[in-house]
Amino acid sequence: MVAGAVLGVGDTAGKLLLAQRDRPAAVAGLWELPGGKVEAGETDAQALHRELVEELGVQTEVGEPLTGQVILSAELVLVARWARIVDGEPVAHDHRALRWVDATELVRMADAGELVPADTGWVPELLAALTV
Ligand code: 523
Repeated sequence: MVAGAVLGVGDTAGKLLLAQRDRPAAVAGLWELPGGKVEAGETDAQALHRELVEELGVQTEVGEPLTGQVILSAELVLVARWARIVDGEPVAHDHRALRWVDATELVRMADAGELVPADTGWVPELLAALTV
């Protein structure tokens, strides 16, 4: 699994794109870094680019990985990479909603338990990128 830490540019500079899960019930309503499964023959970066086209309808430039990985299950490991939108406006094709959040709002959401558990370990690194 690969998730995208999509940082805004222009109007959304200083913000991070979060997506609200619609399923499964255990995490529906919680917010995540959008992404999905890496398919056979794909690199993490290629998979993230494809998933962000499918889920958000945007073209992105995928960058470096964030630090660390999360073991989701025996078969699934989650990593995250930085990304920037280079074409298109994000639309929630697979999610309940999308929102751009600044550092203050990200901290509030993390403290309130509004993020999917697997993504919370990246909050310090995300905050560092949002507050430079
Ligand atoms: N996570 C997660 N954080 C995160 C993502 C993108 C996914 O914790 N940022 C977890 C949630 C699910 C598992 O990864 O337990 C699969 O995510 P999903 O459903 O977004 O992956 P898909 O869409 O590739 O899976 P299929 O619906 O099976 O195609």
